[in-house]
Amino acid sequence: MYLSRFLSIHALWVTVSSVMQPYPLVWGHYDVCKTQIYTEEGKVWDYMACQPESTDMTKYLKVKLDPPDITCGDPPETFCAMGNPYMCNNECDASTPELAHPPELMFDFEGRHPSTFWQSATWKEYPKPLQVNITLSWSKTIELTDNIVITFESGRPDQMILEKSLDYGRTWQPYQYYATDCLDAFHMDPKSVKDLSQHTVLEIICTEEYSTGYMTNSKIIHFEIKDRFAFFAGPWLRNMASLYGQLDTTKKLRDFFTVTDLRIRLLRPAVGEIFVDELHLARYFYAISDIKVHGRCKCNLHATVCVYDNSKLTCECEHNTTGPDCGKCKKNYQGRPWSPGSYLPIPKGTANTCIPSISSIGNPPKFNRIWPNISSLEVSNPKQANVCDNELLHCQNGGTCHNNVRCLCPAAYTGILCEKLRCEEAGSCGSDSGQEAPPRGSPALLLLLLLLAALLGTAGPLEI
Ligand SMILES: [Ca+2]
Repeated sequence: MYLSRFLSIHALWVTVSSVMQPYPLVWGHYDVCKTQIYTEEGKVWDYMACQPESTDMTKYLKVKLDPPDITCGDPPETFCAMGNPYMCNNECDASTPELAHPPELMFDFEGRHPSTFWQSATWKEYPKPLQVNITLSWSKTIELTDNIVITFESGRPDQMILEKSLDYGRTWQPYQYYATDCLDAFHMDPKSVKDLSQHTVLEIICTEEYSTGYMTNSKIIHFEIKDRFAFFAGPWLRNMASLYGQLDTTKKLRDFFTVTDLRIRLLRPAVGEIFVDELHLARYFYAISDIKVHGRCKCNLHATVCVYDNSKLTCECEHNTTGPDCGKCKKNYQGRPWSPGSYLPIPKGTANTCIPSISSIGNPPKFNRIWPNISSLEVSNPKQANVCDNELLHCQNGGTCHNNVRCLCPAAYTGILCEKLRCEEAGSCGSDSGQEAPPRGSPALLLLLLLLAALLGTAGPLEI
């Protein structure tokens, strides 16, 4: 089925506004990638950093359970109500829609009571552990913008680990440990996110806040994204400029909120007492009615639209970038190394547009006309390719390299690398000028050197 959905515009404040005060407008929305403006030179594009709207990402995930046959109801079985171990006449039957509890019921739109939920088989094989991995995959890097919230219909597990992957499930890192007793379960001291600070925000903690013994009536487990944002943006997330500034400059922080997959590892079901009641093992199981994951496609601030097509999310890249995350420059736009957009300065950020490749601009004789045009392309990236340096791109005929951006030539010479006699350009070089023309490098060689320098200065992936 061809399904195309557009996740468009708006910024982080839209997502969090439901629980927050009205926000100052100086944040910048990052909802437009470019706009046409009028200058002395006529109509030109003005480029800005931009990102897709934050949205409910559960619409775009694939869920996988391990073991695959862990869902209850095949064969049908009865289970007890969690609050009453003697009321064991509830039935799970995978072949009867009204009695089935398949995984998709963790992500359905409910607004109904009782809740719809996924349920595991019961712990009938005790003392063998009852463990389930629930993997959520997007096949795309996404940036989390709000708390992950998991609602249990069974008791909240005694032991659970939330994990993340940044490489499509090849490797996993823990995000947070959850236990009734952290020391016993994971040899970790219990902590709350509120114990962290700006300096320890990336610490992986074990929390007892969401376990059976703690607020027994609550069904919910959080992974606290907003509390972590608040270390930078303040308790009401009012100072988003500060958060954006940190995200811009600290890759580790940005990566912390970025995932391709999440994995919920259920390690031990809620027991509710110290000992497992072996006579009533049908009391123990996992049941989850809802999982909330809010985020946006990671497009490196080069797109506002992320398309869901053929079960796949893809950024619609602007700024002459390409790739699923706009992570490289388009062919023929590699005039300087690729760079992500920047949130700064607030509110429009910096687009860090990819600019045309040297080889695609034209022939060397046109350089004098063309280089100024390149520099007028609103580029402010310090990683811009060198025009000259002390390694490969030497200024010739006694010229000196100024800040790697131009050669300061002796009076008689001109050209990008002072390779050309000024009189030659003026057409007045003659035998009576008393000046002998020095040997010159061919224009093709110069072009090659410039291209080579651009490549050597490249930090990001390039497509040649
Ligand atoms: Ca549900």
